[in-house]
Amino acid sequence: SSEEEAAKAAAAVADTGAPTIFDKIIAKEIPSTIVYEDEKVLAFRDISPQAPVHVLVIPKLRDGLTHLGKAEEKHSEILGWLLYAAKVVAEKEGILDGFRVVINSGPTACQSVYHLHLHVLGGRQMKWPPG
Ligand code: IU
Repeated sequence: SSEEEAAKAAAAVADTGAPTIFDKIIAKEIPSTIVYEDEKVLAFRDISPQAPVHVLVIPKLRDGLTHLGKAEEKHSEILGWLLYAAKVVAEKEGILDGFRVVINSGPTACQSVYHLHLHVLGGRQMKWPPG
């Protein structure tokens, strides 16, 4: 369909592998409110929060992971580390009783920044299905 063609075209444009704003956040050239950091990942508050708690967890080294659709077996360790970091963030933020982890992968899923990131959302009643 023409919608599918448009999504494919948008994906080709978006997923160029060019540096993103997250590189500047990692380098601390752009300020962010950091919630958690270790040698492999950085977690900071989303600039446009969609819930009382909205934190992004990202790998410091993108290593080709512009989006989850680019994951290879070699990425399994960092992928697991990111998911565990999401739990640590939820614990620090006091939302372990209920939180959501979202990865938008690709234009059809409304991904806007092409550096893999997990959204950790909570602090309110979540709805299902997501939009
Ligand atoms: P998405 O899954 O690619 O759509 O999520 C990107 C998120 O990055 C989105 O929620 C933005 O509000 C957020 N963000 C940010 O926190 N700081 C920025 O400078 C930019 C985007 I650009």
